[in-house]
Amino acid sequence: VEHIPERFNVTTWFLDRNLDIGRGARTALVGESGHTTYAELAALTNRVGNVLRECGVQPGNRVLLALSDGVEFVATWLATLKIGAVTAEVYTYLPARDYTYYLGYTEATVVVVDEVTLDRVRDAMAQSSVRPHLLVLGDVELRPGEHHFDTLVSQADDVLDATPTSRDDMAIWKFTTGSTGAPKACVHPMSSPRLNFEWYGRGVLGLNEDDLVLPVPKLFFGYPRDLAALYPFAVGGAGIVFPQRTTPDRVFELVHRHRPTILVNVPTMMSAMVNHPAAADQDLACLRLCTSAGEALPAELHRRWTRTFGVGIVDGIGSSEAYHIYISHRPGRSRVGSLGQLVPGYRARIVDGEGNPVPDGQVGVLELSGATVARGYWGDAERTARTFSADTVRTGDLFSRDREGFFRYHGRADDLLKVGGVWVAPSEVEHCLLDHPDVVDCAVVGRQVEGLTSTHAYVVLRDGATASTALAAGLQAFVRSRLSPHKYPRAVSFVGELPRTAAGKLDRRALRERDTE
Ligand code: 3SK
Repeated sequence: VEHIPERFNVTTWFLDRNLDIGRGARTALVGESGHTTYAELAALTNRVGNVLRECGVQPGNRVLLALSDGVEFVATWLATLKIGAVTAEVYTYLPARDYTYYLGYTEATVVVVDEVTLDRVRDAMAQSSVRPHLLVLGDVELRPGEHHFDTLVSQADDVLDATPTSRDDMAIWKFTTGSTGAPKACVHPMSSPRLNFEWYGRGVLGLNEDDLVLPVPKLFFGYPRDLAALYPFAVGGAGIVFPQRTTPDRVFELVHRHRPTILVNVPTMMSAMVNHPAAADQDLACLRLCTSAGEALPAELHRRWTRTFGVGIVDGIGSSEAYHIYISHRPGRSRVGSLGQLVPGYRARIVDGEGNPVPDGQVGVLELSGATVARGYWGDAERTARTFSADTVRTGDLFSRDREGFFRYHGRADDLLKVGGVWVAPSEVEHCLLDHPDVVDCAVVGRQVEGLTSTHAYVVLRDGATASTALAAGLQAFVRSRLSPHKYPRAVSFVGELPRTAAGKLDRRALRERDTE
């Protein structure tokens, strides 16, 4: 952190600095309506910042974005930081009761919505005691007290003095759900994106001015947002933004239209892309790399992706608590089945139940340290004390590390199941099932049968494979033949798809609830 000046603002450094060094005419964003230059994005950001100030937003206040991806999303996010306020963004397809929760939790001064989210946010506001200003994007009829985003922004000045923020000021809230309980915000200061950009964005990915980044998940998720709509700006690169849901067809179409150099991906979409009937016809040669994060990438999927598309994967793991990715492969040097090595800048310990380091090769819980580790969970001192101490986060993730410093992921410590007195890691069984030629997706969860824990595999079959009791028995036998026999799933159900969170991660809680219904 010492390398960052005490006076530091994310927006002036990542965005405005480009204008001082002659990059104003370069493209910052590629969107629905064409290219937006750095100068245009900076001017729009300034206008939005002035509107937010007029709405009474003060340093430290929260601005809640319930907004589809687009240039306005990026400008609002950067404007919030430029005036020293705090960004908080949420998925756009939540039910109204979830927005009620976020309104109360953030106590937002301003909420920015669009046609997609407006009705549900209105319903949420009717149930909430929080009374934010509502800025509405798009051509919709407003109710009293609501404001048209475009009207206010077009009338606002395009010059804005940044609030003189410090590198330690609270700036970014990243929501995390955890395995139980309501979502909580990991609180990050101004310095976190700058440091992670240096360590991971520049250090590992080698982001440069020729990069054009296409995000698969939507920008409310910090992993794609920083990689497509923040880190490239530090080097004069650009990102692609689009409001629609991401499908394999859309990814292929955007790659062909814009020829990006980096695809920011998640394993579910990688699986959908390799299983697409036209996968073999796609020319993805413009991509210099494809990142994978969000959840573990099965080894077989990694191999199939590389065989099908010939694009190298840079697999990694990050978290909202750590700010972004902290263990990763290096481009061109991936080792299938491992998650790569520590991103320089971070420190890691793998510990046993007593907190003592385990020897290389043994599984323990990862404790990660570094200057981007969050200050804690907003409003949850108890969970903060359990999870953080100084610059260290107890991740709750099981890892082993080999002598060369390559980490292997073994699932969440709280997902471990004791079946018949022996520990079973669901992720190990899932990765084994995914090696079966008929399985394209699967999840293993614990279920209580007559008071005892048993394992239940939910399996999605490839097109053309038929669900049957014989295939279920075949899958159980397949696991028994490859892993210790006690690890085989005691029940197998075939499903059309698995429940996933908005960030594309497997929703184990939903599956567990399904099992107890
Ligand atoms: O996987 C995650 O949860 C994550 C969160 C923030 C930034 C990056 C990642 C991968």
